[in-house]
Amino acid sequence: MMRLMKLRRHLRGSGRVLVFVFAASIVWLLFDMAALRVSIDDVNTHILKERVLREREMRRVRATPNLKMEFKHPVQRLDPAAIRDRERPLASDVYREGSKRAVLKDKKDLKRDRFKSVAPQHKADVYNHGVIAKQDAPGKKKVPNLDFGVAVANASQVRANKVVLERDVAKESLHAVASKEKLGVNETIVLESKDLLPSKAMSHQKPNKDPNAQKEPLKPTAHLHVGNISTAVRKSGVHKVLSLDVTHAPRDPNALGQFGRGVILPSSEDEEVRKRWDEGHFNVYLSDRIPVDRAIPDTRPEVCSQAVVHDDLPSTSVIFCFVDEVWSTLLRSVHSVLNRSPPHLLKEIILVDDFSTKDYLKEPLDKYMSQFPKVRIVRLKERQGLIRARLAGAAVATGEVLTFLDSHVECNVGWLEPLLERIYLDRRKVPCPVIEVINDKDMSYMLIDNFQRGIFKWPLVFGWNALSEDYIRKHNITVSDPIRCPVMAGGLFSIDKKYFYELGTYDPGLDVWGGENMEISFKIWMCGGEIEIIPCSRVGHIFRGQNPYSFPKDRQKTVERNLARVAEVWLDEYKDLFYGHGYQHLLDKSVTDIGNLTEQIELRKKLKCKNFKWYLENVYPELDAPLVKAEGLVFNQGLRRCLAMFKDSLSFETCDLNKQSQHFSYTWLRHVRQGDLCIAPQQSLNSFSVVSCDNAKAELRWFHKSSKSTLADHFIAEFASQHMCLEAESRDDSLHLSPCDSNNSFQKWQFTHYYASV
Ligand code: UD2
Ligand code: MN
Repeated sequence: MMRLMKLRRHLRGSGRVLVFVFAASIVWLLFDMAALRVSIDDVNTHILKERVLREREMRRVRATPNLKMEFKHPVQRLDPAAIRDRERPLASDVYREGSKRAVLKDKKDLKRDRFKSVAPQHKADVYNHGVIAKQDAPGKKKVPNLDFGVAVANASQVRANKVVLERDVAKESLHAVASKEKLGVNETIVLESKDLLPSKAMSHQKPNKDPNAQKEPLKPTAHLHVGNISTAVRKSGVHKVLSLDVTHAPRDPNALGQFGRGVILPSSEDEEVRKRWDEGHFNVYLSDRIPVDRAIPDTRPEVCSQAVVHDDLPSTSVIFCFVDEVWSTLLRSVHSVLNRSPPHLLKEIILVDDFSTKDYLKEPLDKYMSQFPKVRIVRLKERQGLIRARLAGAAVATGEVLTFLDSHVECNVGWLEPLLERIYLDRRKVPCPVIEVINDKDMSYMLIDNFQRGIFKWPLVFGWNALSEDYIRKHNITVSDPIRCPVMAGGLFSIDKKYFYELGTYDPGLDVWGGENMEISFKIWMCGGEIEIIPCSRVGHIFRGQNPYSFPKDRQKTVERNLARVAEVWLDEYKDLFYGHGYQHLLDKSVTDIGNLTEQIELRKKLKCKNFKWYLENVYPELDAPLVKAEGLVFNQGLRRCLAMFKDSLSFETCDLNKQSQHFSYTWLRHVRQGDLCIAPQQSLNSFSVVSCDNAKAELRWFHKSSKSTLADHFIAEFASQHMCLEAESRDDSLHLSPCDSNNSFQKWQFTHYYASV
């Protein structure tokens, strides 16, 4: 009996153990299942990513026959092959698209570059980063082109996906409303014009490096390599660049546009797309359906994720200026910064509202942003334009570095540290990320070929230009090396805040939009700084065919006026090239008031900036910039003798290159001049006179070699009502004006040298 009791007690004891073991196994099993789910999710995400890339590759292959192979733009479709190519430093494949045409072999090759519209009267086709958009006739309403060409996602898949609500956005909005009071961190600052001027206290400290250091070899200092710290006095450790990306494993991998893939909406939605197009001049309807925190592919060259940067990089204030920006793109821009920037380096995000008219950009934006303590909103009381709006942002920024971004961008993984590293190495460097393309129709994220730099063509038209293979080899440039740029595109760059103020910021007299990228670029280079594109930093941007907001004054006039200010302050004697390329009319001050330039000219003197000739020789030697169109002796075909000037009278002599009296030039403003004297047509007397040159006077101008017309060799009086030409008189060596005659050899003139065929 006793024995039986003992056995039962024993069994009861071990029963407890058994129960414990049983319970533990169940808990273990649950953990296991959870882990399995997580890893399945991971695998699913991964598989989906791969599938997207594979699909893209297949579409690319399918689309290839339709691609015009002679179209050498730098945009690549994202496909595994393309990403692989980028990993090979200097692989010849990198140029498979652009090597033959985009290479800058000589000055004439500039023709092959891509230029963006600043002076629409000069270009019918506008090349925005290689994506061609037709320039619309003024006033013509742009109808979106819904032909997606080589596009993208699988339509049936997309259609199925359409039911997926942007729950994240909706949830976040609700959360935002609820949390505004709780957090109470978001502030709204209202600024007036007087607040926009650069703070006097900060201006004009001397840069801390010898300006002669400009002569440094063109091969950039090894990017992100430790050592070679030209101005760093701080001692700091280094770490591998942080590849932070909160969106790495997106919550909804099937959402539209996820992983940066493009979307084709069913044709039944064309009307909706069309209706909303003008709100942003891109596919606004589609953008609103794509998560505001979508993932995009890491398009950096492979080496970038292994690069090291310093531990104590400066912090930055990111400044977004906007006027009537589309809600979803503004939010996506902000989220991309929040999600992909190391928090300790992101001091704040400043949204400068340039007097937007849309209601959703008022209270709803305040509410939404109140959930992010780092986001501040600055409201301007009147429309200032992007230049003064940026200055308003800079004025309240507290970070050591200012980072300006357009309000329709997506910052890619690891975008920030490489920019800050350059400034850490030398505070006078102004780094820009590679600007990639977010397709305006299908919203796909498209990567850009490497080795592109920002340049300009006359009359100060910005464009992209691929470095030549020779140049890359000669300077041993690898895919991740910074690329020195004669000018920046304008929208995306970082700059040391103090340095920005030392440079006098932007010219605050520039209005609304346009030309400020030229101004800041010339200022940076000529006053001791450098502009670089950093291939390890990549930011997507929606290039639009048209500005989606209104201009307070005429758009064309605003841009022209801005450019004329830049030309007057920075171009020295080369400003004639600017005016001579279609902007002569700006010289008439009674028609165009470009405003007061005294402060800008003073600033240039105070900063002891170099001249434009230095800039051309050292920064942009490839630019064709002859100071005159033609010069030398002026030979008359009929007389077979040359024009000569004595005091202020003209005669003919046997041609003699050694005689200064026979040297004339034909200028960009179409003057025939010797020294300060110009030959001027006198239409009423059918004669000419010799007068003091005056650029503003249109009546001193002659057409010569200006077209392929039969009168190309003639001097045609520009202001005569009928074609009147300068003619040598065979009887008495005199000159007069007579009706143009293409066969009359006494009306045909030839300069010794021609430098331009315009
Ligand atoms: C490019 C630049 C842009 C600027 C411009 C020339 C890039 C990617 N973009 O044109 O930054 O340098 O050339 O000036 O390099 N905005 C205002 N107020 C205005 C007008 C514009 O806040 O009165 C904002 C606008 O909402 C946008 C930014 O300024 O966020 C740039 O304007 P844009 O996107 O129309 O210029 P974009 O990209 O055509
Ligand atoms: Mn833009």
